[in-house]
Amino acid sequence: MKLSRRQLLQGGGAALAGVVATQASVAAAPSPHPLENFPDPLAPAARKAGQAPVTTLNGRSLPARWRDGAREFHLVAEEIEHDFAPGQAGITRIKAWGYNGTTPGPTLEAVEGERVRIYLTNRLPEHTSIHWHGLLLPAGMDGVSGLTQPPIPPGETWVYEFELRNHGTFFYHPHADELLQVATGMMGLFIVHPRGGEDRVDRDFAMLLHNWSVHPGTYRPDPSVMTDFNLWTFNSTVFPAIEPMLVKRGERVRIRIGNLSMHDHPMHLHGFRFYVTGGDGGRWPRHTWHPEVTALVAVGQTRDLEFVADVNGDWAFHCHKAHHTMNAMGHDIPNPLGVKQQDLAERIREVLPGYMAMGEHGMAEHQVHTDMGHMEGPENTMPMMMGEGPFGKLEMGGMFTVVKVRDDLPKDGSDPGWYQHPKGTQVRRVSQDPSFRLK
Ligand SMILES: [Cu+2]
Repeated sequence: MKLSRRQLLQGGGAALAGVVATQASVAAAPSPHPLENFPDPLAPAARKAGQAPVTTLNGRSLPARWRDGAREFHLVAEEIEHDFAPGQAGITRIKAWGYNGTTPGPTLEAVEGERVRIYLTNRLPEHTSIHWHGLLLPAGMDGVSGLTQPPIPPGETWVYEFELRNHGTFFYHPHADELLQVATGMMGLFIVHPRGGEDRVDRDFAMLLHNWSVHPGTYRPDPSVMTDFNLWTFNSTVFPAIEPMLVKRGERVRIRIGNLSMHDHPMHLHGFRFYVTGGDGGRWPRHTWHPEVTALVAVGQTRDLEFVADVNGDWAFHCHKAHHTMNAMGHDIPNPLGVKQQDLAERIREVLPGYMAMGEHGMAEHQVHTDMGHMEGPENTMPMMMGEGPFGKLEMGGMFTVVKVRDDLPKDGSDPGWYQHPKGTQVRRVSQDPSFRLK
């Protein structure tokens, strides 16, 4: 079936109505934007290149069409409703800006050597543009508003078109009112597969790191915050709503990470040594690879981590800055560690409505209290620590998820549940006497 340009745009109108409709129904996986509903006559780029398809955690790749010698995409920049933790209690919902109904926007996948044509329809209340970070292209396609093109006014559709000269993990974002537009969620991954299927992996996961400042009781990210953000996300989602990465034992895995936040993130994987095999400059020469368990992904960088998942288990994958594996924290509260608190928090809340106490004996109390409903936070904020594991509360949030490695995975791609540890392979209690072996 062939759609005319006009039909496509009319589809875009229905699309927007669709987005509004889905906002009413709570928290499923991102529903496809109607612009993505047209039949895709193209083999997905990954298959064409002999590669595994990219799994964008909590996201999806944008279907493309082949027309007039180019792989054609259509992005719609628009205001959306966004939930940082779909399906979780204590959600934080905001008005974000994104593409095709989500933040981040859909992942674009293409093959090195192809020509791409990308329509951008601006349904924002202000002008915008798109910069293609890391792609080698003509200057006039680079998307820097005021420098390489005029800004794209609200209501207009412009088209970018260029050949893909390099492969690797790249991303796209506005280069017009960039501070505000990125702070409110405008970004997406752009993955260019190499020709000929070299360096194939079995699982190819992808995520964009981001930070947000959503003041409790408000519904729009604050773009003026420079360092003290309160939400840390993989693909605009916090733990425990971030999808786990499901892997069969023995498979070769790639995790592609792009950082569009304002902080560097040391990304740490438990259980395996990985090699950093590439960045936004493309694939690295093999002699530069070396084993790591933590890779710093600096602001504005991408990094590809690759490893063979040869040991079963539930393996944590997270940013190693401890504040980044927490959800909204009050950073301006006094430290009450070791202070008898009793009814102190309630009494302080009488004069300071947003007040949330840290624990008297440590912060782990926090998840217990919020789960019991004893520590109701202010409007539109979420508990600092969330997540229930097979052995209790995970006391995590933000940039945290799990790589689940199993001999077998459910055929339908569903979560296999928690790992069952073989007998004799797990830590165990030996005493309940605090003076054990110390007398
Ligand atoms: Cu971090």
